[in-house]
Amino acid sequence: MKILILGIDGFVGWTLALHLANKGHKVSGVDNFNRRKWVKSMQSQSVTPIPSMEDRLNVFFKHFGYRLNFYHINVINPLLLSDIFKKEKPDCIVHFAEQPSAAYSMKSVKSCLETYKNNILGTLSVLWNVKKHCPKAHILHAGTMGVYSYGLPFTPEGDFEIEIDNKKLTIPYPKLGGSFYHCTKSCDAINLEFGSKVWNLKITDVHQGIIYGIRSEEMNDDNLLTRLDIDESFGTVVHRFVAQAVLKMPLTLYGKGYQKRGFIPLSDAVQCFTLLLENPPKQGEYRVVNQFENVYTITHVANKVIQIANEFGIHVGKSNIKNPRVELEDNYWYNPIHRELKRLGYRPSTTLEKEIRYLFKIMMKFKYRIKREVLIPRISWK
Ligand code: USQ
Repeated sequence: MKILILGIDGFVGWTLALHLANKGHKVSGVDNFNRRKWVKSMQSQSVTPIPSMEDRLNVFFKHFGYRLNFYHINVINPLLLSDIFKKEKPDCIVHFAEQPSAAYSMKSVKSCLETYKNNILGTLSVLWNVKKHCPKAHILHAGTMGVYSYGLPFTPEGDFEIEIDNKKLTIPYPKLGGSFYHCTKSCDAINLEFGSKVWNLKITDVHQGIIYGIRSEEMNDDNLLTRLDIDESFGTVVHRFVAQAVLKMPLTLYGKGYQKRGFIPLSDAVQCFTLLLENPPKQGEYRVVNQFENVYTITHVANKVIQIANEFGIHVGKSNIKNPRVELEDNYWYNPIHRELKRLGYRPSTTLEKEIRYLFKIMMKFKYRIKREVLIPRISWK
């Protein structure tokens, strides 16, 4: 298949590009390097050194035998995107070109507006261009499990059924984002569902849990590594805890630490995205999948990191600090449904322990790139 990845320079975008190329798909990509810029604005950097795109493309050529077509544009510009769609004629468009951080969207009015502009306009620009140039192409969009909020006792996979006056109705689950970032993904979901209905497009909206780890079959050369962020905006909790342990700092649990979230290792997330691309929905269908492997509390994750740190001779503790976010700290009933990916053949390939162990190896190797200051939260959601 011809697969165009929007946001190919990102954590998942790059990993997926390598995996799809390895499976024989023809990959092309778009990016405007916003992620590099945003992380820099947090006074941070990826723990893994990231080559320039030019160097990435050369290494890609060496490994996969063809030159990946790369376009340096912002997807919110519909005219520039139009030229690329006309030229590439993709079978699938993977839309990852969004601002991915809840904390960054809560940082300031500027970062919040930037998140809205980037995410909502970007998705609309993709929708209009698919309608115009390649209405048979499958759009795979990265949404978030956060659109369901984490505070309701029942979390379905997309719509759910209710019965009124003996009539069964299927209605969309209420969208209750946990941050302005999550609200943009809720708007995306509404726009994507509407676009698929009115223009008969096939769309998969992946309600994504927290992706962790940096291991994949294809990243067998340091020059092929994807980025690994640890700052309070772009680093997610597992990566931050391992980085803190490597620097022998207490792990920063926000509040009580009983927040539950759905988690999935990077290699499994890539396996799932590939399954979804290879098994598209029907024309006119808006398909929602919940993409995570397991639900853990933040305390469970911290305890695992501490236990594995011991194996490396590192002794650290944890510290329940004042929660900089506004969130439920003990959603013990959180148990979302995730059937669709298993039905398509997803089989977990690794464990939390294995991935944390590998993260330690990578973070210890590049320890000199971890800045202590970025591991302490400064953004207050209030
Ligand atoms: N947390 C800590 N200590 C830290 C960092 C985070 O206790 O040092 C806690 C947070 O308070 C939160 C949980 O860990 O309760 C997860 O935070 P996170 O920063 O790892 O992830 P989150 O903000 O939820 O966002 C991430 C991705 C986002 C994706 C989302 C899926 O950045 O792109 O959509 O996970 S989900 O969490 O299911 O909404």
